[in-house]
Amino acid sequence: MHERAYQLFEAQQTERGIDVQQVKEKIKALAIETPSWGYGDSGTRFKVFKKVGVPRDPFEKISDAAVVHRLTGACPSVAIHIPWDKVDDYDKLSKHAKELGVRIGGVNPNVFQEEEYMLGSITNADPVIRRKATNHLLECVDIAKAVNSDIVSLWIADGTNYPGQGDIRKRKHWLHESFAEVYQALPDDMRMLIEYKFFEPGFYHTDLADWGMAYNVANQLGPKAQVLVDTGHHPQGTNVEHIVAYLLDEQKLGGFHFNSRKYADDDLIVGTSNPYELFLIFYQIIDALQDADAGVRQTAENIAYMIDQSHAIEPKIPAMIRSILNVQTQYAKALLIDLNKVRKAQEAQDVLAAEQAVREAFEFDVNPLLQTIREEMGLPLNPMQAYLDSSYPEQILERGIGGASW
Ligand code: LRH
Ligand code: MN
Ligand code: MN
Repeated sequence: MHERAYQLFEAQQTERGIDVQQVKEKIKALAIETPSWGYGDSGTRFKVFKKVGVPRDPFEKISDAAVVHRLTGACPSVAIHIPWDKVDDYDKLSKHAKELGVRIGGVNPNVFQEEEYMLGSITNADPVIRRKATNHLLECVDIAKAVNSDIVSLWIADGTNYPGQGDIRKRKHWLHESFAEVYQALPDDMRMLIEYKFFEPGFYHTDLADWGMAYNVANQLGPKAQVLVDTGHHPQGTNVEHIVAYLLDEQKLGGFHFNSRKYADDDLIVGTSNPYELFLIFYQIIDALQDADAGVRQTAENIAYMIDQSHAIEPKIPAMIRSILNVQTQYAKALLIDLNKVRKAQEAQDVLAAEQAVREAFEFDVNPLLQTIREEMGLPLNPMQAYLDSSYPEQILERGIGGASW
């Protein structure tokens, strides 16, 4: 059935002037990193629901991530979060990953879970606490070196709850000072990605509240510092794809944390509430890949795509597979946009034709395409079903309840 559907799809797209072979190659090359913390128990501030079969340590988290990669062929690396994934021997963790066909990707320092950080980490008014927090960031650069990763991904939970609680300008200076120290410690081939979030856990002000602040500090630091866009970290109604286009043009877009959100930083399965947003984000990226400026093209080529989800109620591994498939689907659809047609409509200032040229790509069924690609890559046609039919869901039950959680 899917073969016939694919033949029809290919004929239809070829007629539209789309190079299907090139589309296939691009989809095969899309790598999406999954987060170690997305495999552990997680929840909301109201409750963490404990599940049977959840990984008990970083090694088991990587084993689960490797299963997702084996079935989807799309997630060759796993992000780690320190100290959630602290181990004595990072070489051993790396080797474990390698043996299972994956590698360790972004290293995420965690400066939000220790008592001292209640009133801030690198922006704390107490210099001793600031030192401790910066040392942890530097330790993460070392861990990244040890696991052969080229990304340190920084999200700082600092903020205040009440007007007057903190000196906003001083805190800005402390943040810049700390990041400058981290920047100095980066090897030539390592990037630091700066993630922003407009609220939570600080509810009055957040020290790195939006892309503009992240961009400003990244710009002051230099080319190895870039911005990370977590799709769940914006106020309602924000045009995320506009931010993406702007940062691409400034050559400052470093990576994504993909998740789906409805009201806040909900960390839900990617592409469930807002698949069109994901599609439009990819439209901006694919368009930038054809930019006249080589720097912009290079920025678009080097984006680190990562999932950042930690759902409360879903089984972890199938939820991650769902996210990966959803990202692939929207990427595939975006690759079907006839960019020449869009540009012609823009030149003619034909508003409706331009909107139609973008949207018509979203409306195609790309399942036959994705299934054909999987077949060519020796992957299961339906990775979700293949997981459910495998022995892995039963195998992990022996881990029992009470695995790793944040
Ligand atoms: C903060 C965040 C950040 C953290 C992760 C656990 O909301 O998105 O990326 O490191 O969640
Ligand atoms: Mn994030
Ligand atoms: Mn988040």
